[in-house]
Amino acid sequence: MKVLFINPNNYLAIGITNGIAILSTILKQKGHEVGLFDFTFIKPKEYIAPTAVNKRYSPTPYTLDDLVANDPVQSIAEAFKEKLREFKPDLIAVSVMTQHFDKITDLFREVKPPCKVIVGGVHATICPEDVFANDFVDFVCVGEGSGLLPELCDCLEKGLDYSKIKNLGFRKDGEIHINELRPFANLDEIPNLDWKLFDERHLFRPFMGKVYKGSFYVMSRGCPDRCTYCVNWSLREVQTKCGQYFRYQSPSTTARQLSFLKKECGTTWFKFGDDSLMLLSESYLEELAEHLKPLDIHFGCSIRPETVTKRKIEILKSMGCVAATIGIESGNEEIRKNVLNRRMTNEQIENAIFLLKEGGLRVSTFNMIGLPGERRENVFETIELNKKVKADETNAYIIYPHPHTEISRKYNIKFRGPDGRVVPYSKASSFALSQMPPEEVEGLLRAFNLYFKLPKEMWPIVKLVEKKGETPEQLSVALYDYIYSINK
Ligand code: B12
Ligand code: SF4
Repeated sequence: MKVLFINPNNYLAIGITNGIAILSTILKQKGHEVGLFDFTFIKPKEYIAPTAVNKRYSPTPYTLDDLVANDPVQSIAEAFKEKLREFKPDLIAVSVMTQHFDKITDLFREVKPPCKVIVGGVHATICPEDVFANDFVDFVCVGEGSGLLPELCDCLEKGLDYSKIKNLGFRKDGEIHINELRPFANLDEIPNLDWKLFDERHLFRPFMGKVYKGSFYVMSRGCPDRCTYCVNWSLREVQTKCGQYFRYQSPSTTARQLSFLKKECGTTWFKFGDDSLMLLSESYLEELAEHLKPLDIHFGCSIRPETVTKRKIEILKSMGCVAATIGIESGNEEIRKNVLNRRMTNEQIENAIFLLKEGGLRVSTFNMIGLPGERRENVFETIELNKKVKADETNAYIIYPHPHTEISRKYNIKFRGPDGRVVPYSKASSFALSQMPPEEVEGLLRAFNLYFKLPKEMWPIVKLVEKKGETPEQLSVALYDYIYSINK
């Protein structure tokens, strides 16, 4: 079978989609031919390369924009037609997150798929009915695809009955059937990842002024926690009968996979996508360190504040950890606990970041604004907490209630707007969950990092950046220039 994967990503939103990378190896091992149609490097005509270097980060010898400077402008539909002519797939296999699914419906409206289509990934798992609402979809994969996809290819190739394949959703006599799910795959039996299927520019990895090669790696699946805004909530619900929801690989498997990627693709900088490496026991981390030390790699990872200990930091550092991200989400303990179901105290966050920084790691934080019930002063509590802990970098987002999360259920939120399209992240303020008007939330998002970086005496100037328009934007650039000049 010739299987064409589609990665309907945003332009230049780099990072290997490991779901596809795993499935590609599995199919190749079974003798199938695999291709990839990836939106990430299809330059849209409306793309304007940023004129000023993003002053938030240390400048690097070259940027991602340099790497795409000579790419031709293309329409996705034309590029897809070209791919179909050249590859002639027998099956199209789409991997989607919720935000990206409309890109597929738009494309397939313009270019009719010439063969059967299967859709998998997070969105297909939590919203199969939304995916099946489109005639072009023949099959849906609910949950893991590593067992399903080779079985489906086998059946399609030999004309056999596919109606009993576990995890498969399909149409029969106008009705949709979703089969029962199989147990979770053994993470130690997952084959090496096919990163070579992807454009090498996905591996562009700037860090502290240098450019490395690397991307995301996930050694665990699931999460033991239940934050109200997180999709893990719904993923767990769908897969309750599949086994232990939070599961992880043995250290030797992680080392084997990373060693393979280093040899195969020259990657030396990895970002662990797992929610918290420090959830794992000291003895597990020690074993992992023994396996990773010989690889001589650098990596960044996400860390839960409650799990940080001095000893764990030492172990992580010994195996190459240089950066950590911590989810603060809200500086207000009540909101964090009662709205988000994150039970750590501000003191735990402060201690954790202090220890991480003392241990020599670069710490960036994740923060959300526009939270249910949130007021302007609460956003400033979040900014103040970031200041207090002296985070090296902050990332702030407006909360987006993904389908079937606890928050979206509680507030009865529809992820498709009145026009029938998925509400984009850029319109997240329109869910209007906080006590502030949406424009104020958007303004605070624009100014969040400047409030964090600049002293309070300058906040009246920063407030001007909250307004929309060309002048506030120019002011924002000037303020970043100023920050850069004093930190040089
Ligand atoms: C690593 C990661 C990233 C990485 C890499 C993303 C990527 N494209 O893989 C980065 C940091 C880039 C990233 C970014 C984002 N992410 Co992210 N990410 C993850 C994370 C932690 C792990 C994903 C992963 O690699 N899992 C391991 C692989 C092997 O599993 P998998 O992808 O599920 O694939 C399996 C099955 O789904 C299935 N499958 C997948 N595709 C297909 C296709 C077919 C045809 C078939 C048959 C089966 C199949 O088979 C695979 C093997 O079993 C997940 C958390 C999670 N629980 O999934 C969030 C998650 C997927 N991310 C999420 C979000 C929201 C984002 C962002 C939009 C965040 C933001 N605001 O910017 C961005 C968007 C990125 C973009 N490209 O535009 C949400 C998605 C929610 C949703 N409803 O869509 C998740 C679920 C996080 C969460 N808990 O809320 N992310
Ligand atoms: S937000 Fe992080 S800690 Fe909370 S449930 Fe999701 S993955 Fe787990």
